Amino acid sequence: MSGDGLRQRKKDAKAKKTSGTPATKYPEISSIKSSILLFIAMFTIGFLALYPVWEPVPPSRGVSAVDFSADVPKREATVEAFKHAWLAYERDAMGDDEYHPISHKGSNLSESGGIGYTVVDSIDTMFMMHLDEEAQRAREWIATELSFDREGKFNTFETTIRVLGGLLSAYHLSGNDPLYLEKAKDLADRILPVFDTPSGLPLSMVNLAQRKGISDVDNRGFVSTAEAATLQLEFKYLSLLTDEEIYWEKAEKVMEVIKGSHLTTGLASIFMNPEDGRFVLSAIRLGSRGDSYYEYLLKQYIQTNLSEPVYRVMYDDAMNGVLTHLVQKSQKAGLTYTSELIPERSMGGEISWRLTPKQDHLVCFFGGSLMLGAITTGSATGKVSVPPRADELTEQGKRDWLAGVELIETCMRTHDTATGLSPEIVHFRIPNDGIDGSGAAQDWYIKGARPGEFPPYDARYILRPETVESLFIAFRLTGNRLYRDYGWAIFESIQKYCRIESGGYASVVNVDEVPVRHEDKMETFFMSETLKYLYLLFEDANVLPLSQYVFNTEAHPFPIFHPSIRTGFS
Ligand code: DMJ
Repeated sequence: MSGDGLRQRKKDAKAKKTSGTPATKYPEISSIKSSILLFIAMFTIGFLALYPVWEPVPPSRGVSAVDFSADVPKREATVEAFKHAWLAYERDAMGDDEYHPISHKGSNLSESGGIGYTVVDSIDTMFMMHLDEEAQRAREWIATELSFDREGKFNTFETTIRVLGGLLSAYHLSGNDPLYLEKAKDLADRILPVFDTPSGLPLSMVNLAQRKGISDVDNRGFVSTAEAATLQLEFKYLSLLTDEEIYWEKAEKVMEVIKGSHLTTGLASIFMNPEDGRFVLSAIRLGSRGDSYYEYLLKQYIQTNLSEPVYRVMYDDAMNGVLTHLVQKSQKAGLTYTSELIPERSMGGEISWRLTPKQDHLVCFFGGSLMLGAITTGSATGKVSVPPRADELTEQGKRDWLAGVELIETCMRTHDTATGLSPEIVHFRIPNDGIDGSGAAQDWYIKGARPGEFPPYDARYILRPETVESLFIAFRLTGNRLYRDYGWAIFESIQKYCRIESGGYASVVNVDEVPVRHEDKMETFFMSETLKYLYLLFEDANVLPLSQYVFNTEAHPFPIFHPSIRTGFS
């Protein structure tokens, strides 16, 4: 395939660009500049005390000799688990978007029929696990049944990361089976109209049959930052494969808009306005609606083999903001965690930011991401050792590595529950938080959980992958067996509490309650991400090495490439 088209497009984009693109700052954000500055000062002082010592691995656990070969029995146990999930789905709901393993039923995202949400999301895991017969049947369904000519409101981001991402990695891992690329292109062409907004930020929903973007009325037409900024790996890889520039341009434009309106702290509020491309005054967090914005800054830099420095700048900036303003230490055990910043308006209209010690399980991707970033933008020497030595990393690299290691430890501590599973959301103790009783003794608690009452939303485990995703990355970057041990403990808990005897796996409604109560749903990311990352954690590290692959946010691996082009904006 040729990169010439892309190269020319980049030149054109540069020519079109007027110098000094005006900063598009959200007015309310600039009006609180002084609070932010005060905030920066306060947290910079606090931060200096956070990361004084270089310990490339958790110090109390030690490092075994680096051994990257497969742990075959454990790896095969994850394959057995995948088959238990897939075969039940295939038996009860083949082709349906979602699976309900207790009622043995499937359901679709729209009444007009499924879009391969589960089948497409799962097929690359089958390739990796060498489940050839299952993969062949999935392919057959895609060839004969899969249609994107579906009426309804489909989420732009979810459809892109799960279905477009799944098709693209299936294309690569199948040795370029044209079926997957053909389907990917059909889907992407139906999604493209979402970018036709005044700013270029995509609308949140799409009607695939009508090829029409739809505003998210529930959120006043605003688009979440993570969703807008987590389409880029997929559209850029498709652009490379098809040599069609439109996919690249649309995805890259979003990044240009975000860069143009970014906040002085390097942080990003969770909502943006697709009309004017500006941030809307809203929470700042690493959790829902914020998470993969930060993930894709780094991964876009990695995807094009470190050839687009603009993403390095944006990522480094963002990490300075996150490490300065959001990362905190818990009171008792000194656990590293991330807080959220919630904007509050006083009666007089003044804005201030309240630091809230709430961490979604979604944030647990961030430990591994920080470690990957540390050896990428934080490398002082180019290639680094496994694990990296202090002298191979810049000051920022060391800071991010240590924070990543510590954050993974914290995420593991949130698995200290009756089931060994981590809740959807935890809160950390802060002075004068009014917490007493059972939650008071430890650093974190599940808000609103009371014995004898129906558990709050925060208490559930919905088969999410983020902790094992970080464990996979941490193992690859350190060779420390501890991370395999952690992953195995989580896998055993999933086996014990989420596995449904008749087939499939289900969410649990309260991680702190045994025997568990199930919710009748197996999320597609269980087969796409959770079991895949567990499999790869125990697989030989030569398989899908991080030096050659970048995983999209749904764990679909794409090869890293060097397009020999410059970024169209800076
Ligand atoms: C996945 O669909 C993706 O990882 C996404 O970025 C957010 N989280 C879910 C799984 O938890």
